[in-house]
Amino acid sequence: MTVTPAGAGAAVAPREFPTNRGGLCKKGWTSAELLRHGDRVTVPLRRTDGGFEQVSWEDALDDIAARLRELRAERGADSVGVFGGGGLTNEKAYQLGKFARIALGTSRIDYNGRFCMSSAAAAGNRAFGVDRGLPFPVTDLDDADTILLLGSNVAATMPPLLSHLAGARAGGGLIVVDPRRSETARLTEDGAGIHMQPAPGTDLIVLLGLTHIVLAEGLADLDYLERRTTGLDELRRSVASWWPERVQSATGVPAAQLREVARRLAGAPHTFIITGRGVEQHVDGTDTATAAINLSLVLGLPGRPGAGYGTLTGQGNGQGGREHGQKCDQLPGYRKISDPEARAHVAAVWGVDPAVLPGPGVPAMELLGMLGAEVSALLVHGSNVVVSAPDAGEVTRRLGALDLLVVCDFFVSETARLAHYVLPVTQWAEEEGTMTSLEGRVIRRRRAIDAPGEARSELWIMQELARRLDAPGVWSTDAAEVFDELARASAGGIADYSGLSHALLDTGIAAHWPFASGSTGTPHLFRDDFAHPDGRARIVAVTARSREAEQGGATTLITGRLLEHYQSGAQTRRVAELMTARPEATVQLHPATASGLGIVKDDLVQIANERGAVRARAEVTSGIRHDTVFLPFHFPGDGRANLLTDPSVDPVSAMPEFKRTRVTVSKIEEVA
Ligand SMILES: Nc1nc2c(c(=O)[nH]1)N[C@H]1C(S)=C(S)[C@@H](COP(=O)(O)OP(=O)(O)OC[C@H]3O[C@@H](n4cnc5c(=O)[nH]c(N)nc54)[C@H](O)[C@@H]3O)O[C@H]1N2
Ligand SMILES: Nc1nc2c(c(=O)[nH]1)N[C@H]1C(S)=C(S)[C@@H](COP(=O)(O)OP(=O)(O)OC[C@H]3O[C@@H](n4cnc5c(=O)[nH]c(N)nc54)[C@H](O)[C@@H]3O)O[C@H]1N2
Ligand SMILES: [Mo]
Repeated sequence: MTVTPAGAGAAVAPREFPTNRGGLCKKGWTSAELLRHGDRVTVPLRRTDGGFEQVSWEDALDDIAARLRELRAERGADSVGVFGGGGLTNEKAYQLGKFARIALGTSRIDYNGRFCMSSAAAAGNRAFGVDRGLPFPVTDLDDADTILLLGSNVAATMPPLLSHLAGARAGGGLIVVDPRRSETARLTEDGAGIHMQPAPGTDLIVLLGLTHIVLAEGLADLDYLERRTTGLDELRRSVASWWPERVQSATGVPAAQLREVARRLAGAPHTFIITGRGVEQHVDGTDTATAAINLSLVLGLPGRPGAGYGTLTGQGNGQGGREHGQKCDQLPGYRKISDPEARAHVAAVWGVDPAVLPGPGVPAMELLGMLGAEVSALLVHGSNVVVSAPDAGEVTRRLGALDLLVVCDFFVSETARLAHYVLPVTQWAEEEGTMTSLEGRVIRRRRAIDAPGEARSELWIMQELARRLDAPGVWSTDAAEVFDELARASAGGIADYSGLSHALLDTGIAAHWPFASGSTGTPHLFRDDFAHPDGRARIVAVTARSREAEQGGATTLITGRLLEHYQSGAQTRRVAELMTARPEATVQLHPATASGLGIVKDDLVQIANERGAVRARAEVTSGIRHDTVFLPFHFPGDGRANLLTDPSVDPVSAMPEFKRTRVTVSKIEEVA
């Protein structure tokens, strides 16, 4: 075994991107620590009765390939599943989609972006014909008069964005919609704006109500609607009955506040509407994002200079990770795998007959639901589903029923702990590649240091497995070559990268896709037209479904993030400074709710429903509604918020209902 000292001399230098203005949030400052962390997996591991043993790459890859061949022969190619991640570089995400389709021959690939961006993506595709988080550079926000921020806690989740909200705040125009007085909602205090605090999951009704007021008070941009959209009549009918007082009784937002917000949004030229996971991670998340888009269209915002609609991307490569084939129905360039032309184009780039490409697979929750049944083997690249998937107890049981679980990671995450093989991979500073920012800008990531021990790039792992599986096609380990192939495969698609290369990106240009060969990129989409064939945006009239029949406890659980932790915590729970600040799960509850249950600060509390029970320390705060409690989802074991969350999904996007779960709260008596 060879062990090279890792991380020597690596420090995290704040990079000069317009999106972060050289700033880095707390977790960023400490991530250099993770590069040389003692927990790094540095050799391939194979499961034994009691734990793991070290194996050679040769043995690990031979054995994995042999078992994959066996399973394929016995149960068909679709018995093997692949689960990707939005943290992968564009090159790795692209190669993973190709690997699934032509090395494994399986349709069953999906990824954690299904839990993240899928509702906003579905709504954007439906309305605009394209899904790019921000269709404008983030610096456009600097000159905003009014920003409506729905279900997004940027002060904790995207601190670099805060400086771009300063202008709107100075003019009193920051409007935050959140059932909690989040760090971001607090930025509206002292005359900087308005905090709207609806009951969880009622944002769709709030948006229907705002649209009703804009239309009823003659504040709509009728000229824009006439020239640039279709569907206004349907929309008028669908919002007609949502007068402010009715919205107030359904959501808890005062009618007068709804009127004031509608007037503010319509009253200034530079208005932006932006959504985050708080409104998207619901069973009606696509319709809620659609209602936000409809409001923006009625106001004439998308495509207007100094105005717009957008959604904030989550993971490091949340945008690029959803463009090049990790989605179950997708081929590179945001193409559809069911489209014969797209299949022919991509098959030619891959050097295969289009007939060998499988059809569409199934989205993440359906895939996880098949483990141990229709799917016998799973390869995981960049997700820790034991902590981050809804109904995590059931997901954990299913992972345990697999014949073969292979997890590529740089730590033994809670998911990796269940694996038959853990394969050590390189981290961000140890590899070449590209990522695509929330504004569709393709950015180079460079290798700064050597990987520790025997950690390898996933491009190498896919090459080695492809060879052992006698896969057709070329399997490069050189990220620049893989990018060139991705660029060719994306040519003519919606997310067209064909004019880009590592060499061009290395010149430092601001490359916003679509960036076809010979173009100079597209910082602003929608100035002249939308991406549908008729050039118009589609207003899709949506309605609020009744949730009366909902079962369960009296309290609503919402979940989300803390500044100090990242996602499933697989990385940040290994940083001492962050663990000192936030060592364990805490539950936020209102003082009235707490006193009714005999709970005071720091008491141990149980939050439970029919799926499971979570233990967390009480954090008593008047910043949350009486009927609502909040848990972060970063913690493992019985601190896992996802033991409680509902696996039901949105019918359009397949996004699970992370943000609204019925629970019962009680005090746990501790014996001294
Ligand atoms: N520190 C930190 N930063 C991160 C991450 C992290 O884990 N930690 N993760 C990254 C990723 S992948 C993502 S996707 C982004 C997510 O970034 P955000 O979208 O900001 O994240 P959340 O905290 O999940 O949710 C935002 C807010 O939604 C509110 N909310 C909950 N339910 C509802 C509801 O029904 N209606 C409304 N209006 N609001 C509701 C919550 O109270 C919360 O304040 O953050 C990214 N940045
Ligand atoms: N209750 C609740 N649950 C949620 C959410 C919520 O708001 N509430 N949010 C959801 C959202 S938006 C998201 S994005 C998901 C995120 O949750 P996960 O999908 O679990 O994401 P991470 O915790 O970032 O896990 C990434 C894992 O991959 C590893 N990793 C990082 N980079 C790479 C790489 O390049 N290659 C490989 N092979 N491994 C890598 C990390 O070490 C880590 O173990 O959680 C979702 N779950
Ligand atoms: Mo996310």
